[in-house]
Amino acid sequence: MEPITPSFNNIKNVGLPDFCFLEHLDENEIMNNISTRFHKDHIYTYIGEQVVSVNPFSKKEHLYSDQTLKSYHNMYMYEVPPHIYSLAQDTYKKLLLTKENQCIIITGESGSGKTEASKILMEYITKASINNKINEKANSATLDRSEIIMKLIMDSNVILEAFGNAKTLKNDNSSRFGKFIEIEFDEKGAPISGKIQQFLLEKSRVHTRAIGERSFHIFYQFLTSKEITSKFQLSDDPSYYRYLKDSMCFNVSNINDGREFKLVGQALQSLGWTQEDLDSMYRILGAVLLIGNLEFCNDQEKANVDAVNVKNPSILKKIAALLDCNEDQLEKSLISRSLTLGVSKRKSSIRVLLNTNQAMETRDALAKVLYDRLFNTIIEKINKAISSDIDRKNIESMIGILDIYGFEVFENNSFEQFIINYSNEKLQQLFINLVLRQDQEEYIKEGVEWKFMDNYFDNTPIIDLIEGQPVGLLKLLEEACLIGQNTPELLIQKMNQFFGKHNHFESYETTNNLSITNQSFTLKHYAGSVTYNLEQFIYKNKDPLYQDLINTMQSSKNNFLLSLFQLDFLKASNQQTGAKKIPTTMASQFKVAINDLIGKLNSCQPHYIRCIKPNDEKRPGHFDYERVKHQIRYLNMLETVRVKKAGYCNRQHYTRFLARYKMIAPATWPFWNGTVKDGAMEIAKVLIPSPIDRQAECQFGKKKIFIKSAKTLFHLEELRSKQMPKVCIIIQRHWRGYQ
Ligand code: AD9
Ligand code: MG
Repeated sequence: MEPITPSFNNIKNVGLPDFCFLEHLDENEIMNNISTRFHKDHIYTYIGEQVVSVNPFSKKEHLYSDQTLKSYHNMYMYEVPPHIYSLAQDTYKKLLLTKENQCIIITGESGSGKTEASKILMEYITKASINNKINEKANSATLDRSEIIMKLIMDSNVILEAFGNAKTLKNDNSSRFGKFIEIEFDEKGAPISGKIQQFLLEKSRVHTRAIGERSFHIFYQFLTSKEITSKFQLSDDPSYYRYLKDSMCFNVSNINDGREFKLVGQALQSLGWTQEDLDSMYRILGAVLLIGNLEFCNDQEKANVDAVNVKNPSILKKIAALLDCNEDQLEKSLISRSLTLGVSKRKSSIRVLLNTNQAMETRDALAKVLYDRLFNTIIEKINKAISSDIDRKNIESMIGILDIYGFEVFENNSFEQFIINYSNEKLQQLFINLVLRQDQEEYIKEGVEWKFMDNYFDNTPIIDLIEGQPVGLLKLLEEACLIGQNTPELLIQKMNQFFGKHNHFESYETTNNLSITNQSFTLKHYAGSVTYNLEQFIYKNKDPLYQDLINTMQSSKNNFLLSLFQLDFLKASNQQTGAKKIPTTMASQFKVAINDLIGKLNSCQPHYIRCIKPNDEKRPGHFDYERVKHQIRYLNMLETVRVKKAGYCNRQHYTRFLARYKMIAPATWPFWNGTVKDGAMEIAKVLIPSPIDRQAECQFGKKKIFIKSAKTLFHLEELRSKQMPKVCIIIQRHWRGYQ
């Protein structure tokens, strides 16, 4: 295993395990270190208590073996080589020690390894907490419950990835939703409950996506089962379905859809899904695919020449059978729309016939809503299985793990990328607040001498541009949806009027850039510029769902399907009773959700994993210097290390410091009766005899000792290792005395 304090000869070969150990700090040194480590198979590096992870794009089984995992148990981060395990251990330890809520925020662009990191974290937390429970000699009932809860949470990952992940051009297993998983613990540190919150699934993927991408994995997975396809009389050929065929990608080389599907089935069953539930789910998946095959043709007999009928009634019949609803009513809700005229008691309803485009839009809206509701119901059911009403009063604290969709830029960027990149801006801002500011504030709190540093890139202006009040991009978009300035050109005009001169905004009128048309705008995000095509923005933000479709779904005889539309019954009755309105457009709903999340994260002790993507081709072992440099820059990595390094490369609670290093000083070995702070000062005297040098290297805060440079930490470790043989002899003698 890599030692945390390598000898200086070794450093040149393997790189430093902590960027704060770099003697001369600049971007080149950071790049050299990260590149050296990557080529020596060290994918993790610390920045103090953060972990930087570079995606190896190949399986590194030795890194996650049981033996490796065990070697991190009860260790402190600086005692062990950089790993996600050490961060997980640190988080769990802090939870036990402080009883405060902890959160682990995983950031990085699409394909950098966030979702993999979240799974590695969960695996460690499961094993550590169960192990801790065994050591605590818990009664077997709690132990069983803890094991069951953690197994269910791990199982739920398989399900969520099947339904919420897809192959994109950036990542073969890209998360198309954000998730915040909370694991709740009792006072002894046993996991007793859990909760999953999801953020805005990219549901338009059901019907549209770029060439070379796939829809959600589950569609390809369930078509591999001959048993299911024949039971519901579905074609098992993905290319039969227009929704899957259009993007011309069916298989992913490193994904075995059949095998994954078996795991999904097992996971759903372990969550308590009955065969009836599973069948209802397959019916919905099959119906969604067939909905995509519906076509419309002009109806010559109707007075309105634009009016359409369903061209392939046999498909319609199959869909109605799968959804257990009336075929005529289904057709009617796809090709016409009822409009309510007048107010209160004078209301009357008329039926408007749709043209081909409107009917296709309505068809896709039905497919989207079915899939989106199914996804949400799955999460609800997972939550029911992993949450505990009985144990709620015993919940002491929680660990939250955040894994959202990473920053992404495609050739064509639409509303989905805008939302994804906006959420990444919010997390970047949180990082700046919590890490670059909070660290410095800790020095001040501990009474350590400190000169505040603030020369890092702060993305607050971009956030203000997006969500500013009274006017921001979100507000303008909302107005365009509600008030009716509903063309992209009008919206762009408004954006220009307010933000034409903004440093982070560019449009056709403000630049000669040919890639920006009069239907698009560019935002200069913290991670790079992205040009958004506004064409579908207003439609996607409105996300219209027509009442006729809801009525048809609510007339189904399938209870599972009915349950997906239960909320609409509730909304209708809330509207009648005048209950509080929730925001109507997608972006404003998302803004509320992401700000709630940020509030929650702010109230936890944060831990950070910063993921880096070493190349765009997903090539194992390939390190694209420029691509990594770009990420190092926008992640504010140099500034982060600077703050940590100008600060103190290491800080330790006095109690722990004394326990680990007391053999170094005769005054503290083997027993010390004074205060822990005085004990730490005695050790420091042996470490650095000169008072002036000592003062420069060690600061004594209220509860912690702060060590300035890595050299001092290495020296401390060396002194400890020298004393260890003597310590062992003393301990052996001590034990022999008892024999
Ligand atoms: V996105 O924002 O959801 O599009 P992520 O989540 O950042 O993205 P993900 O974890 O899905 O990326 O990683 C992408 C792929 O990289 C995985 O499917 C693995 O094939 C590969 N990967 C990531 N981390 C590791 C690792 N620690 N070891 C081996 C890895 N392979
Ligand atoms: Mg992911």
